[in-house]
Amino acid sequence: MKKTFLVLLVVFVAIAAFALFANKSSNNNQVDDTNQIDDTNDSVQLQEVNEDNESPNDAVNTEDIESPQSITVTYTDSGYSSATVKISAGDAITFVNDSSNTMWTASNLHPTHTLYPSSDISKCSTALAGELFDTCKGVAPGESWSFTFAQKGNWGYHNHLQIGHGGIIIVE
Ligand SMILES: [Cu+2]
Repeated sequence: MKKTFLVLLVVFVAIAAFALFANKSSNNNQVDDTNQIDDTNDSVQLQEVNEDNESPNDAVNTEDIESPQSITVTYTDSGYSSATVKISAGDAITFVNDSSNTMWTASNLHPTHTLYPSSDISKCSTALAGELFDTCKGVAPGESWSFTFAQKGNWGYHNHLQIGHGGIIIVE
């Protein structure tokens, strides 16, 4: 009887010892889990910081990327339409000659065409001709001419061959 009790006691102690050990290693696992959670939080915070850093750049890029527009102004026998156009710096205007006459679109003021920066009818015969707000020649009916406005301002223009026809390109 005493022997049976001893065996039971040994078994009980063994179970208790095993349970204690199992609990201890379980605690170790929990500690490990906590570390893993901390690691996860760190990486999430890093990602958030990176996103925060990118956000202002995205906003700046959006303004920079705002793609240049190409706006058409149609010239008919009654003049330019729309005669006054508001655009952003870097946008291009294509002047389409839908009239029955030759169109020579150029910066004001007639006859020197010097209102738009660097423009000057006297430069039409030079290598700078392509950079002037000045077709520097007659554009036949059915043809067109494009100019990109880099300079901000209100740029009056006219048809050099029909000075009563003109308008304003507002570059903002
Ligand atoms: Cu003129």
